[in-house]
Amino acid sequence: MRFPLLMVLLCSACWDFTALTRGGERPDGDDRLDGGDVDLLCRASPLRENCIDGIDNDGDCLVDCDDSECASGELCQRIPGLLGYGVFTRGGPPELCPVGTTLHGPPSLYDRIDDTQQACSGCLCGPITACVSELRIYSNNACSNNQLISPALSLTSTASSCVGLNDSYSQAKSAIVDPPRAVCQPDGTNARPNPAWSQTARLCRSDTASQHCTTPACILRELHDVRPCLATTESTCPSPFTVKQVWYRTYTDSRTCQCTCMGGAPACEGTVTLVEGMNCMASNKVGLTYGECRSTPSNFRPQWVDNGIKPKSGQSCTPSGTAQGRPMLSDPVTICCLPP
Ligand SMILES: [Ca+2]
Ligand SMILES: [Ca+2]
Repeated sequence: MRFPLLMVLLCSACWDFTALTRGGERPDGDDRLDGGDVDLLCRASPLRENCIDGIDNDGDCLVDCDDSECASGELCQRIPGLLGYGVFTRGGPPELCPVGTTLHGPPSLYDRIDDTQQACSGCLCGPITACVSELRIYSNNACSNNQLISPALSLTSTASSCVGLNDSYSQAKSAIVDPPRAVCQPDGTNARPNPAWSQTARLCRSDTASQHCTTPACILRELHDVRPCLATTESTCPSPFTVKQVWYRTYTDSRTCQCTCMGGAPACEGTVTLVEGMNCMASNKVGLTYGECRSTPSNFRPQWVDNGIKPKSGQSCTPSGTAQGRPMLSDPVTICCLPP
């Protein structure tokens, strides 16, 4: 009869009652007690089980979601589509988490594309091939558009420098010629710009928190000292992570990029003159100033345009380009946060 009593005394000494009743983990990772242990050590209690504190509150040796009080509740249900959890951290480089935390969940979350940045890169211009302008002749002396003798005349440095005018232009009272602009062939490849994101974000989990949570209770327990959020592929948020927002993991980009080349007046030179007479060599002339309305003398009947516009040597065009269309956000992720 002495042997069983000795065993009970020895056993009492080896159990860590504090650890059991406070839900301390066993070395094998199973924080539940065996059925026999429960019979011996655990008791019914008027206390309720707190499902997220990691300890056995009611003394039945079952901790949190292992306790039948919690097991069927929302906090203990597996979160569908769970991608990660942590503190939702906005701004900065896409995957950068603060010291002491680790990226957990999708890297590179984006909220929207900054559509103010559509400038194409990589556009180039070939050499100047021509200079062009437009000459408009009017039947009043103030270059009033409703008195324009149509059509307006396109001038280009590649055409014959002396252009005949038909009789309709003999009514001319004034004329204006636009500052010439250089024409270059656009060139360049891969000119489409990368989309600019207006904001990046990520979930950063404390290095000391478990990375294996699958339930709200586990996330609340592991991130009890911060405002926890989670990422899911589902469109709905699990309770109590009810503050919802949608971010995106990537985009599709079918924009096209049209490069253009502009050459201002400095890239061109030469004069434009209206001439009355047998040909452009005639002496009855009215020289025009770029961009200024010039009235012609009375009785002046222009019959020719002496077009002296030509490219200036050593000049080049300025490339530019704007992407057409918009990249489309895709691969949405629902971010669910605990209310603040
Ligand atoms: Ca508990
Ligand atoms: Ca319990």
